[in-house]
Amino acid sequence: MTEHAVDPRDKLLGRSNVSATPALQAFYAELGRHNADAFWNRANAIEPWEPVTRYAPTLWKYQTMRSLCMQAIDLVRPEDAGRRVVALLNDSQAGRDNTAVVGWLFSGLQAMKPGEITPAHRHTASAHRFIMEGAGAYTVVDGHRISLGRNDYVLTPNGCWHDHGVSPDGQICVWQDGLDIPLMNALETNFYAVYDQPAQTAAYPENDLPLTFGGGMVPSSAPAWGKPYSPTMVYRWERTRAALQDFASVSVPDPFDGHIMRYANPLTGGWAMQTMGAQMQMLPAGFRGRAHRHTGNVVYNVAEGQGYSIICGQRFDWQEHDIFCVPAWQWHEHVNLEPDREAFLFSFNDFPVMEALGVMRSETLVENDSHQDGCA
Ligand code: GTQ
Ligand code: FE2
Repeated sequence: MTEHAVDPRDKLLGRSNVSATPALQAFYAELGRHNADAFWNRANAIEPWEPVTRYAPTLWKYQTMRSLCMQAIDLVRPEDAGRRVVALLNDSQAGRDNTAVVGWLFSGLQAMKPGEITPAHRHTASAHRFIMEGAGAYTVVDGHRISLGRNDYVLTPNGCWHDHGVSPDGQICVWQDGLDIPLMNALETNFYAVYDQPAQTAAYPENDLPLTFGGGMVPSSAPAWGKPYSPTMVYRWERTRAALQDFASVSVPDPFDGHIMRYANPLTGGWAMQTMGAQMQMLPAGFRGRAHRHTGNVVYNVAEGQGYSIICGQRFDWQEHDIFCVPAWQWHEHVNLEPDREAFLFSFNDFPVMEALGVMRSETLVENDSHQDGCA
C-alpha cells in the first residue's frame, strides 16, 4: 500500500476527512512552531486498516551465500571483526536503516574455520543459531560448552556470556544466526560488553545442559532452573527430525504448515526464549500447502528437501539451506516438490513478542480472494 493510495474506506465516519482551508493552513503552521501537528493530518497513515510491512519477501540462495562466506573467511579474522558474519539485509529502506532481515529480526551467516574463535561477549539482544554445515563447532554459553552439529538449533539468551569456535581438527563451519537486535534497538534497551578473556573456560562438563534436560525429563534432585529460557540450550537434529516423524505418524498435516512443532522449553511447554521462537516443520511428500497470513515475522532455513513457497503472489524456489523470509501479514503457502520425500523447514520468528503483547492474528485464504491482497 503506498502512502497516497486512496482507500474508499477512508471516506467513512471515524476516518480523517478534513479539507484544507486558509484558516486551517495557518493553524497547521502555528502548530508546527510548537512541536505539534493536527493528528487528523496523519491519522489515516499511522492507523492503517491492517498491518503494513516495510519488508519484502526475499530469498537467499545458500550456494551464493556460502561462497560469500568463504570470501569473508579469506578477507577478515574473527578477532578483528568481533564476529565474522555476513548480514542478511532486506531490500527496503527500513531494512538498511536498522539491519533487520525482516520485522524485529536480525540474521546473518557466521563462518569459521578450524582453530578460530569468536571472542567472548554478551548483549541484551537474544541470539539463536541453526547450524548449516561443518564439523567441530562449539559454543560456550555462561560457562556451558555445547557441541554443534548440522541442523542443530542452539540458544544464546539475552545477557549470557558467549563465545564460539571450531576445534583445530574440525572443518569450516557455517551457521545462521538470528538475533532480536532491531527490537532491542527500537526499545532502546541494547547493552553490550566484552569478556575479560578471549574465551570462557568451560565451568561444567561438555553438553551438561542438553544431557540433563534434553530427554523430556527433569532430575528430581536438581535445584529449580529459575531462568526465563529453556534449560535444554541445544536441540539436536536427529531428535527434532524423529519428533516430527513420530508426530506425523499419528496426526494429519495442518493444511498450511504440514506437521509443525516448536522448539519448546520443556519446563513450560512455551517458546525456548522470551523474544524469539523457532519451529521445525515437515511437509509430507508432494505436500501443497494452502495460503494463510499472520502477524509476526518469520525467517526460514531449508533443513532438508526442495520445493517452493508463494509469498505475496511471488514464487521462491528453495533447496537445502536456502533462506527466505515472510514479512508480517503477508500471504504465504509452501509446496514440497518431491513426490516421495518429506521436506523440512526450520524457521525462527518474533511470535513470542506478538503473543506477549496480545497482537497475534491470523487469517486463512477465502476461496477466490486474491493472493495479492494486503501485499506491500
Ligand atoms: O555470534 O555472538 O550474527 O553477537 C550477530 C551478533 C552473531 C554472535 C551475529 C552476535 C553474534
Ligand atoms: Fe553475540
